[in-house]
Amino acid sequence: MTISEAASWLRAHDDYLIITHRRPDGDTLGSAAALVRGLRACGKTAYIFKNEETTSKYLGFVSPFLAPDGFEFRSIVSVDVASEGLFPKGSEHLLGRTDLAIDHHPSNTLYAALTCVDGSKAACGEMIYDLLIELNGDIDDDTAAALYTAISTDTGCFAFGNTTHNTFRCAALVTEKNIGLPELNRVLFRTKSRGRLELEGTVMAGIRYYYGGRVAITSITKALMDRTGCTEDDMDDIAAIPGAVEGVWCGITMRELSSETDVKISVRSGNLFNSNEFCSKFGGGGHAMASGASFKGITLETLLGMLLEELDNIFLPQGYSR
Ligand SMILES: [Mn+2]
Repeated sequence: MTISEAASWLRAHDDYLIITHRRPDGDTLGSAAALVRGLRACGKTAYIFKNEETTSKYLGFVSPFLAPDGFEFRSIVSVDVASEGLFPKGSEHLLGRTDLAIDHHPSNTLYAALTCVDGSKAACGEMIYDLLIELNGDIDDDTAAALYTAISTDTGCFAFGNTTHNTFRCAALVTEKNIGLPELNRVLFRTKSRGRLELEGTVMAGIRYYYGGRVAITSITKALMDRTGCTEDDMDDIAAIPGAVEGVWCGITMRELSSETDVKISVRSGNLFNSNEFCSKFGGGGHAMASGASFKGITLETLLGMLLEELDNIFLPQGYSR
């Protein structure tokens, strides 16, 4: 359904429970906070279903709106949630009951009775902005701050390849409001945990170059994760590091997961290397500029050997030696 149809549907119903996705990011939480605010602004009752994995960075946006025990909802709306497999912990009783899914993932599995999906949008927050303007004609400052958080975090502060003119249009309109932009940007983009900084340092120091500097490979061990106290929440965009070096066509981050033989790679590249084609050789995939693959039962050392053998096929014929 379209944004206008979603707005009409929201106007016609009430007592909303909003669902965010597992390992919630700025987009799902910012979108949920903005939607609750917008629904309340037009006289509706709305709360957010508690997501235990919410990190401190985003907690302030959603904590005023968490559903109290025994809240008798009548309508369930999910935001930025591509499938029911991504529903948060403790939501088992809500499966199969979503009335409306608002999402920007083309892979949305259509689990809701009604779906408003637009894969051309970089962030779900862009859709929520249009929806709230349709619903109320305007947004308040705090809603604008939540939407800025959604839009800016899902685009890596307007730097990822998904950023479009519409992203900037929405960003321009929400920053007309008083959202405390310098402080918000400082918290969202210019602040790191000590663990993350130590992890970055080790990842950078561990980069090895191959094929005349066209390939950069680094690794993250489980021991490093344990030592720095980093969790998945600290891993955002860490794989961008080796690929960000000048002259590198392909940056690979190898990582140990639950054990030393449960490993994965994340590959990042520019136009001159196809990450998706490379990862598909190992049963993985993704996008041309960002892909990954998983491996079981091998160590990082063995994995490195396998990767270099495959890279030989690409780079040796081009005159680069390992
Ligand atoms: Mn998103």
